[in-house]
Amino acid sequence: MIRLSAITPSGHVHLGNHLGAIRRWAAEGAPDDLYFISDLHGMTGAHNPAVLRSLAREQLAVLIAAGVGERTVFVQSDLARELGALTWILECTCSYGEAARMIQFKEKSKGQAGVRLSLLTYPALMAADILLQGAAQVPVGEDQRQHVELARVLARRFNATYGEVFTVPEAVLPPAAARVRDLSDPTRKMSKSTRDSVGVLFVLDDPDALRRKIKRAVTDGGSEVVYEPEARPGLANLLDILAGCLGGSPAELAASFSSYGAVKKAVTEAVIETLTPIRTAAQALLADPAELDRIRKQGATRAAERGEHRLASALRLVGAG
Ligand code: AQP
Repeated sequence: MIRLSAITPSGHVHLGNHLGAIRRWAAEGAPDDLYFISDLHGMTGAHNPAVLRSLAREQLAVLIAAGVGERTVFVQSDLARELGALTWILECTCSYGEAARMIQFKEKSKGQAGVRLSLLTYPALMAADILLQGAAQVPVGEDQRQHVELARVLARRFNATYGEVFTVPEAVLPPAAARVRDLSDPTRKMSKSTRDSVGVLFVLDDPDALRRKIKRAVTDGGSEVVYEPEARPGLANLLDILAGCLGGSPAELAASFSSYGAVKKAVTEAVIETLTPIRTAAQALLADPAELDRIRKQGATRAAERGEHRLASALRLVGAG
């Protein structure tokens, strides 16, 4: 059974991406699982081509450095031709109303001038990502659930209208992991695309930068160290990060500290210890473009081969070619 997950190169990979997703991909990845860098999805709003290209490469290096199996990883745009063709078939299987109903589209397009058409149609690309690979399970958070439901509807509709080609996918909830919050504004989650990066711990930050950011992290009034996410979100976030890096429960960890300063010191050490091996390995890969290209090409070939027969059948059944 194939499970498919992705990360979008909308910014540099951060500790939240690592603790919330990448680490699990590395630890649990079954040989059939697939992980991809969804760079085509990074184009639904204004984007800088050179930055997108470099971020996609960086994310590939980070995933491999973090231990995600190189045989399971690929970059989405390496399959642009296959995905482009399948997206079109799926757009021809989807109604305008179904696409316009997507909550993400409504939220992201609200009040925006010059909304790209791709913001409306990207769920069809996402459906193509899933259906091309024959993925049975798609671990997604609440915000992407509706898109997987659409992929399910489109797979069923296509199969019933033209002939059985696609596995009907299912959205599954990934195992719960604490949401890492922005260090300078713990009411927000840590995000790749946050403009001001002082509160974002990037996987490729060097130890000095990590130290500086954690030192400046907002903590809340009071001096007692207790885990109270509602009343003290800043401190709770630091304890969540510590628990994410070391294991254990944040509430229990809180009891072992008598000052905020001691918490920050422990978080700094734990984050540096967690991220340093990944940063070092990712930098080595980025410094060896031939090796990174080899991994990338291998992933692309495997992913394209896996989907080839489905695309060919779908094209034939819709009467194209
Ligand atoms: N702060 C977070 N804490 C825990 N997990 C997180 N993830 C993202 N932020 C946190 C998980 O990382 C995976 C890849 O993320 P994505 O590329 O699908 O985009 P996202 O969820 O929208 O992540 P970002 O970093 O916040 O990017 P932007 O700024 O573009 O929105 C997912 O599994 C996600 O849950």
